[in-house]
Amino acid sequence: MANMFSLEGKIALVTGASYGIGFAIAKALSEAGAKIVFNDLKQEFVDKGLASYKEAGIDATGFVCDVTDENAVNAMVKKIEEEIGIIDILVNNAGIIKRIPMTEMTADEFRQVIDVDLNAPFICAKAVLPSMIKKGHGKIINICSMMSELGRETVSAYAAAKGGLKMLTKNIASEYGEFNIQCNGIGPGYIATPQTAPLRETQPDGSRHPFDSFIIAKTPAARWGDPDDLAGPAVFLASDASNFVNGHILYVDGGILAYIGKQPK
Ligand code: NAP
Ligand code: GCO
Repeated sequence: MANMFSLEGKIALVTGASYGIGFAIAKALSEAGAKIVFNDLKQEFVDKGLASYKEAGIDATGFVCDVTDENAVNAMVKKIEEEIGIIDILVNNAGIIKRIPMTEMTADEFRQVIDVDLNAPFICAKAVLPSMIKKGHGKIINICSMMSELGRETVSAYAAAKGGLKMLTKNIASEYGEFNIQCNGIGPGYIATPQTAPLRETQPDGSRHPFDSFIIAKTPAARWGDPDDLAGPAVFLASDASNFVNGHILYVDGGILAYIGKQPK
């Protein structure tokens, strides 16, 4: 049974994985045996990421690459294939959010979120699929969100992107399942990372951020998720243990989607 979860001999590309959820997922894949390759927008962050991987005992390879730039992504994948090997596992993790009411959001701001959170996973998946097809297997894991299912104020672009990413996941699964390629999503709940730091800031009077209290009340686990809560689900979807799981979005949310929310006392 343990072998089903082994990633020995596999090469995993995790996008935007200098820190946060991407780093936690890459660390988990490495601990299961995978060789880790990651990218980030700036050399500074790639270097910081390499130092963090080294501190965790992981010999990762980092690239500066903007995932919205198709030429840059294709060049990065080509270099990985030439210097390291065919990518067996792609984790489309890189993402941004802009929390702006629609009436105040510019079309350009909307497009920027769609570009990183939806267009880029398409670009990255398109770049790795041909070699996966030739090799006769592959795993693509798209990092979706609660907002693949639910909306909330100020995140229209993000929800539209993550909803689209859910359907892109199902479509890749549909189109490439016959080549023994599985494409699934992970839908994290509310995870404590830099992306959600503004929602958890302690208030000037020392009280919890209202959104922090809101999420605690909406989560049966009554806590924010930790990036490491995604480790097991990521290894499962990256390994042979999930070879007949395809087009599925695995929500790792502490139960938010199942729960109406804590009733007032
Ligand atoms: P984060 O802390 O903001 O990290 C995002 C990473 O993506 C950063 O390393 C960032 O690089 C990189 N990135 C952004 N745009 C990029 C681009 N164009 N090209 C390459 N890299 C880029 O976010 P996170 O909380 O770890 O979230 C990671 C993923 O999980 C995202 O897709 C997010 O939507 C999703 N997610 C997060 C949560 C949560 O509660 N945190 C829940 C559900 C889903 P820079 O540092 O250079 O900007
Ligand atoms: C927000 C949060 C969420 C999380 C995540 C939840 O502003 O609502 O940032 O969007 O990032 O996507 O699953």
